[in-house]
Amino acid sequence: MKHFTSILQLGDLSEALAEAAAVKADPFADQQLGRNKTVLLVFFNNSLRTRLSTQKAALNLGMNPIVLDVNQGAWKLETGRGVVMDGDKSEHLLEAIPVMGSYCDMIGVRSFARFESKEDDYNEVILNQFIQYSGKPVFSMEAATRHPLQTFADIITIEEHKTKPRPKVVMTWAPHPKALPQAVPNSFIEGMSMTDYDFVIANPEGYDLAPEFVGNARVTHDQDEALAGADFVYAKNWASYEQYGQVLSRDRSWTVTKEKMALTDNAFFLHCLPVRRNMIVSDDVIESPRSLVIPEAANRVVSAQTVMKRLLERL
Ligand code: AN0
Ligand code: CP
Repeated sequence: MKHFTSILQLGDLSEALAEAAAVKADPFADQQLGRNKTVLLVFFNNSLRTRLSTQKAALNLGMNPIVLDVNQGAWKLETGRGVVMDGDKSEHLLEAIPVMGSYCDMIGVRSFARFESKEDDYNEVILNQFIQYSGKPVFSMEAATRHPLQTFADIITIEEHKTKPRPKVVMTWAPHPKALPQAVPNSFIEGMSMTDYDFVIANPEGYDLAPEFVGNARVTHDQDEALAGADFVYAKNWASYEQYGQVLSRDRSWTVTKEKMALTDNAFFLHCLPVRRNMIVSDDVIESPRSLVIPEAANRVVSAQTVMKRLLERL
């Protein structure tokens, strides 16, 4: 694994989960591995969990993390090639990336879908330029189409809490006032394809995800039917893929409430956070003892540490 941009790159999932469990049991075991190594974390978008958990993971590995918020204090970056730079952007990504690469041993990048062009987003134009021009191993901290560090933490959390060998996991769309990327749900589907869970996606019409991600996964437009007998409910909003980047519905009958959870088999509730209460999920569900959102977020350290450990081992 030279770069980490998709959960599929973990290869054998049970091996990756065993490695993650070892990292969690003894977080400081690899302090020497990262000695004198620097990881640069580049954020084009906001973050709480990824920003903190990845730095904590780096420190656990003995590495030095440095963080750049591109939109706060750096020069405004042009990303299009051939543009006459006579506007407000002072620097081009094509210089910025190799410069950043020269200051570190590996780079994490957060670069959300911009919803300006489906093609650019689904071709991961920003992330791929980091891979092409930085000269360093690159890992995604949520790019345009995937959020693999989140998915890995999600699977670790499900594995820690499942009581059946093959739990029913439902990923349900839920309403949100603004357009959100498809990275988290796309990536979760990829992750589920590595398991033998009974996996179902529930979303309203118009919200079917990209066919290349959905693959053979089961999709229903009936949320109640999906929730019946569920062991884990994974809620997430995303903007329409078909009408790219559009918010077609804010239908709060899709909010995950106590009544919805009553349809499940006493399911656990998961969400990657940040979450808008009483849009995505009701207060009582997120506060209930079946809500795993906090342990799920805590597992982001384990996920990032396991991935950066693998990247360090290949340096
Ligand atoms: C982002 C998203 O939905 O992709 C990040 C989630 C980890 N969420 C928001 O922008 C609110
Ligand atoms: N779940 C997640 O990635 O959260 P942040 O956007 O706060 O990093």
